[in-house]
Amino acid sequence: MAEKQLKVVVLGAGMAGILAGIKLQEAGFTDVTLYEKADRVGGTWRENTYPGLTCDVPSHHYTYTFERNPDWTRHLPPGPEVQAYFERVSRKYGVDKLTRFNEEAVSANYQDGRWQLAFRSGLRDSADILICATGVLHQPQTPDIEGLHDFAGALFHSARWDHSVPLDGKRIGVIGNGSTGVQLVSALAGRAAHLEHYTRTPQWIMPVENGHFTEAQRAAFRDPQVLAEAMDFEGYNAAVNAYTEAIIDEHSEGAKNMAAACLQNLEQSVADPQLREKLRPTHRALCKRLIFSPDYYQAIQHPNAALVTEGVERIEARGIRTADGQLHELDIIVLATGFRPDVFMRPMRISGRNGADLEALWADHPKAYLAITMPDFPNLFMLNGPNGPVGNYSLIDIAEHQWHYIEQLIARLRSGQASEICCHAQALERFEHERTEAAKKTVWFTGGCNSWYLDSRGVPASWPWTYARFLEEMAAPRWEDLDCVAG
Ligand code: N01
Repeated sequence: MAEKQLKVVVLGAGMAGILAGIKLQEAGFTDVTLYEKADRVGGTWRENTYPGLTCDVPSHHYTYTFERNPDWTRHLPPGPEVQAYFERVSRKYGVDKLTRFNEEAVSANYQDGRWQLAFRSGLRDSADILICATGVLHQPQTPDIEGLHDFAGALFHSARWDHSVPLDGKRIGVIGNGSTGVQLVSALAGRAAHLEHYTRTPQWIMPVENGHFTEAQRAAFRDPQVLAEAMDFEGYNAAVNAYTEAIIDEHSEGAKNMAAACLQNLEQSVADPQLREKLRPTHRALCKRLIFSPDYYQAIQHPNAALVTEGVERIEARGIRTADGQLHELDIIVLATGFRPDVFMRPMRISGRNGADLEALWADHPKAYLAITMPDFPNLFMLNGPNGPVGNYSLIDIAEHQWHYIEQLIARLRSGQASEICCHAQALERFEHERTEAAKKTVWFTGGCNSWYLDSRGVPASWPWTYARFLEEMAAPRWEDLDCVAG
């Protein structure tokens, strides 16, 4: 049977969209367009430009498997280098040429076997296959703090950094101690005249080395063999597995070891007993995303830094009023308060066949079979969709495996064996039931904390099984779970 000429549209030119662009070209698709709402590729790495931005996946593991990068300067990749990497890869593989920038999709409707797309600019397009690579954490969460607009100084979210505001010698308040807030405090201590870190929930902080690669090392890494040896796949995979095990079984050896390493870090790094107690976590380790930091404890003990745990009562023109009545005068307030994790492609409106509507399907919480497909949304596939592996995984690795699954579906569409593919409603229902039950056994649920992993029902919205199970699921579709309309 001759291959069908199918048109593919990819929404989003971040890490996952670039991957789709590369893989589709490799597979010989000639009609591929990426649409990107911003003016550059890069997704989260384009949006986040805060001082200290670093990825906590080891540098050489934070790349596509087919495009390693010998040039990382640090053991953990600095944000600007990650952005530069994606820009370079996108140019190298011609993905930038397939991308229409400054085009935000507002709706996608499945009509007569095709996706009809509308964009904010008024542009319209259509596609046989729609790939949503719109990212996970991209809508900043603005906290519900009274007086947010009364502040007379500069106030912005960590993902909307205002680079026109000078930092040196200023009085800066950082609200939030997730990965972002911790990295920010480490970067700003010593630069600010006074730095205050406003936290509600002490974090588990794992010490990590973040050394520099020498020029000689970087030159040596050009040899793939040398790089592969340095990457120590065995050690890395063991660490990833231990982390996953610890999430699934909070009594596992790995969980105990990680908690012990974090506590030792606290005991050894923080001299003042009062400060140490304020920094001591009260929930179980790994309930929130573990923080990897080489220098936060040092930063918070800097003579110009202070930890404020009294609670933010409100923001006033001159600064932050804490629950004990004290006014903390500030020049700059940074909201490191995280993201809305349940947005995905939205606010885009998506309607499938038989009257299916994304808002209705996701009324409770976002869901998708294996994080990739949804019933009655044929030929729409997601990369890093709802409830897929997030945790401390490299999302690049996850997206590559998801692509491997998706390309098997696409191959059937292309060969004409099927004209429409999505999961059966019962398959999604069964998957959601099993996932929810398993998620309730994870430390994200039992660990006694609140976190962005929890959906509106309080159920962890992530992959609650092993990494091995994920690989197994992605290796080959269970066709019986998929609704394939004959071509
Ligand atoms: O956000 P978060 P993030 N008043 O949601 C606090 C990835 N990432 O941007 O814990 C006061 O984790 C909130 O307090 P509490 C990574 O996946 C990766 O830091 O709810 N405080 C919390 O401290 C990460 O997990 C890297 O008590 C308020 C913070 O804000 C994810 O992005 C680097 C508040 C939010 O923490 C999100 O991290 C950076 C309020 N009203 C980010 N509302 C890597 O290194 C919220 N908070 C790869």
